[in-house]
Amino acid sequence: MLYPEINKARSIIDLGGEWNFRLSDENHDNGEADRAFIKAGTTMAVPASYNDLKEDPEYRSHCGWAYYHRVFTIPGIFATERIVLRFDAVTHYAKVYLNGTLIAEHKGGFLPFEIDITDKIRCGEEAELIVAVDNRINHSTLPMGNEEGTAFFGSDNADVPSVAAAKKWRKPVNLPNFDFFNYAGINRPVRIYTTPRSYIRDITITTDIRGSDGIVNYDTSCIGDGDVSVTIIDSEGKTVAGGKGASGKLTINNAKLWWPYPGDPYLYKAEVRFCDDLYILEFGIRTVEVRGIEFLINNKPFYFKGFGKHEDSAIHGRGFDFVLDMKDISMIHWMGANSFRTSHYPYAEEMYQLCDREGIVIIDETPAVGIGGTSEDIYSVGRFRSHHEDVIRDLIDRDKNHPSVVMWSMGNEPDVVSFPDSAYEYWHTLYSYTKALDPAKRPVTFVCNQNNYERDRITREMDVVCINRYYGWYNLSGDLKAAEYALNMELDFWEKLQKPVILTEYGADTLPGFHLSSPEMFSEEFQVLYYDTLNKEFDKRAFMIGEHPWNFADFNTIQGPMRADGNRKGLLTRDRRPKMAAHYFRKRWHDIPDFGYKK
Ligand code: E8X
Repeated sequence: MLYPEINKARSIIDLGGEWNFRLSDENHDNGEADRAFIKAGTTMAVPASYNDLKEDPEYRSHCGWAYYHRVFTIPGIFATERIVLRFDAVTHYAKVYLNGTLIAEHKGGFLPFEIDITDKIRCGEEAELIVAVDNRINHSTLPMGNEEGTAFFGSDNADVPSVAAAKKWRKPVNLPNFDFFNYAGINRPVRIYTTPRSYIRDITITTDIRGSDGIVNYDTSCIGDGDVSVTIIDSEGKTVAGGKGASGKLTINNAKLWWPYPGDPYLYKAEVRFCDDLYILEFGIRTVEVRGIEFLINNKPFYFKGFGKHEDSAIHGRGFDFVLDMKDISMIHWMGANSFRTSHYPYAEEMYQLCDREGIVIIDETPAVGIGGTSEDIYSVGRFRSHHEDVIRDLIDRDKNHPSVVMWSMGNEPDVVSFPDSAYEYWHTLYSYTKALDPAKRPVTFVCNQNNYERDRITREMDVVCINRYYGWYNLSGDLKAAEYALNMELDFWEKLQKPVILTEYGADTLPGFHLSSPEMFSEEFQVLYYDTLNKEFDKRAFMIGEHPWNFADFNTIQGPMRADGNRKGLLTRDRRPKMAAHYFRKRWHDIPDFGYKK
């Protein structure tokens, strides 16, 4: 799906700003829009998560539908155009009503959907838009919610009569089986964009390198009768290649490649023309390949230095925040990092565009987090398979052209050990599905939690083994000598496989300003010692091709006995100030080359 752009053939109307808003009550619990009910509500910012924007605790704990309403008029001059209404992300389920008619439903809170409203609207006349949003999570949604009344943190199942009896006083709440706050609402921009009536529907670009030449394979999908032409322009505005036809192969002589920063993340532009339509797509020429124990970018072995991240900040919640994205990229450069994983859901497209331009490498993750948490086999009781396939398809469709994206992560920390046969069948077939969909055939993985790695048959089959490990924190808590031993014992296991391994999470909750002379958990000294102890061990192993501390910054999550003001494993505070460990990594990473580190 193409990102909306303004050029001489296309325009954009931004529907961000103030909308009318109301949380649903019992009479409005099925998503049916009721104009009078909503109008009697309050104001709300779009885009944003609604949870932290009002002081009534209902907003934070809400479980169910919420309604957004606004009126708008499309200028009469657009009457000859094709008109599309695009939502970049509505979390998690949306029903869209235009002038009282239901025009779309969409499941999944982190990917865009759009509706062609050309025949549903009159330019120059006022139109009314209502968006009903459901934030409920369960065994059919991704991320997954618990259905059994078990909380992610703490236990309500204790054999204590008074606790059991008190359950009837609990109001319905979301029970995330994951560790980030269930921020909801219209989290990303809402836009109307126009194209000519005959238009370019999609463009796919894959690239290759032949000697000093860059190969550009393009494929277009256009609606209407006409001819396609493609012109490739370099960063100085010079035409370097061109062709005609809906698809083709172009050669750029002496091509400049896309390299991660501090290399040159060089971008070309493909100007695609069809009838009166024009779309200008930026792309980079680079290759990605897993060979033996190496991860090659442009045929050179790359070392991943970076983070698991979140889209999370005070007040905005998970609402799109370009200013924050800008700051995060700057802090990534400051620490000498070169990559991150979009844990645990696809991020806003603007972040990928920034990474293309700023040379940051992305492991692109679906929202499949929390698959498990039941005593029964989740792969047979859950109802999420077809939705999982949908989000993988839509993720690849959205992000396939970004040079920054080098690998797909199908999900994070699913239970693959309790029910080995059904888990194997599930992930094995999903791997093939994902691989088949990507025109660039990027490596595919999923990220495994701390488990019995000997019984886990699936993680080892991924193109890159991605493991989250908490030796010294959740296990062997506070005992770094024992943690070092346990880590090495596990790494001996992985070494035999001769596959590349990335430590996609490891970390320790740390309170900024809490200092101890004798490092114990939660102190800044402990966080540094924890990382230094473990880093020294996998520095010795050639197959360890990356380290992603958890997390880039402190982030908000569900309240519970293990979380004081969120998850505090950030190297940065939630407002992006460095803890001691950020300075530690800054020094370490500036000394580690992006390429050829383990040679
Ligand atoms: C944590 C992280 C969590 O925030 C992330 O979303 C997934 C978790 C650790 C798994 N990985 O809790 O900080 C803990 C496994 C316990 C053995």
